[in-house]
Amino acid sequence: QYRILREADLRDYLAGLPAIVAHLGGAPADWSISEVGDGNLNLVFIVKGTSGGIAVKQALPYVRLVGESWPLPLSRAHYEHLALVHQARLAPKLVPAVLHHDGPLALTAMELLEPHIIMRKGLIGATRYPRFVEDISTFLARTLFFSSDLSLTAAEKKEGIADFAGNHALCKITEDLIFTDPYRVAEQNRWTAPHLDATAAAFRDDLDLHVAISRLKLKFMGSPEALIHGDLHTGSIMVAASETMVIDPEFAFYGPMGFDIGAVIGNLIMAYLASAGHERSPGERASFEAWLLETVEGVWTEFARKFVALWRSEAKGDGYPVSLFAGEAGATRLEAERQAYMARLFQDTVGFAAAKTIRRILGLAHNIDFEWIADEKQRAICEARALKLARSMMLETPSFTTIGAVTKAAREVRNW
Ligand code: SR1
Repeated sequence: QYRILREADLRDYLAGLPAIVAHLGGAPADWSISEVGDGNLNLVFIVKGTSGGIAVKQALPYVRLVGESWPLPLSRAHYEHLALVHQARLAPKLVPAVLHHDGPLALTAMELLEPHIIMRKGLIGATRYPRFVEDISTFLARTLFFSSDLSLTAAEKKEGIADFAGNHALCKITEDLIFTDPYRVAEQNRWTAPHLDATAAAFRDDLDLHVAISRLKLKFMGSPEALIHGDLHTGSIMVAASETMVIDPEFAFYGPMGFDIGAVIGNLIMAYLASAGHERSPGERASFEAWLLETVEGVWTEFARKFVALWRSEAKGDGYPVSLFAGEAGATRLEAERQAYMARLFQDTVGFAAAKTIRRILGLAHNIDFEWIADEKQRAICEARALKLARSMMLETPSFTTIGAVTKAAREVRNW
């Protein structure tokens, strides 16, 4: 029954859904419908009636960015829907409400987020989001903790892993585009040439880096720690002054927690290092960039605080059985173990943040933080700084023991 919907087809389809008709209001013929998708994979329609609006996302049977030569399973819409429902339960009001899902059409209708915009665009415009640290740290702490072995029984966890095991085509995109292609000759790689030609070649020849990225790849492939969003960059976050909403979890699967946290931190650091290439007054630039680094610090600090607090108060999972940590000595030892766990998670976060940065500069899918810097030489300067920082975060990960060490290194490379 799958068919790619055009605007007219969508109108007819939605007109047959009483709850959607009631939500939108007015006659279907009067609804405004426009396709606004600017992501790499899907169609996205905004539909507005007299009393409300919705966003409708339909998966295409291929990668939109590349075309029909790169087929992609429609089943990703199923996994995205599952993840949205799961996240809505664990992190209420931080993901859009699902109003309708149609498996065969690979289509999901969600509440329309207004006046939200894609966070990446807001950051390019030097807009600050005062709720962001609070909201994203809650989202990360709750979705990761409550899908982990610290919260679930072994059986529940394994059922969860099985529910998402079929989403391997989306994982394969990540495995190739993030963990492999930027470090080898790959047809689809691109970078700001000729300025970064030598750097791209050096990354392709750097065996230390190849070991480091391969260790991260192995962690991504073989560490089902929690149900992760899987693509948590600033293009997957919609923001308004008073609200933060995480969207597009079609890459969701049980993977390493640090991949999601690193995605947020890596993308904020890219926004920071791209800022030098965007039009701003000197005062605005300095204060916005300072806010970005405070935000990087806040994301990790608040995430870690909330995650550990959940572990102290809500640990019902089969990991760390309570019976093994009885008494005062057990409690003290378990608390030390929590800190050790967070230190390991921080190391993963640093490594994944670096991987997410390198892929956006040397791989297929770039981000507008850098792409919208019109002057290519200036763009290459910003990108080269980001690559330098990412390389050191990936190769010297153990030297980054605190989030302050990461922001200090970012500040130093900003003047390089
Ligand atoms: C071919 S898909 C390229 C990228 O778009 C998505 O947003 C993911 O980041 C993926 O790696």
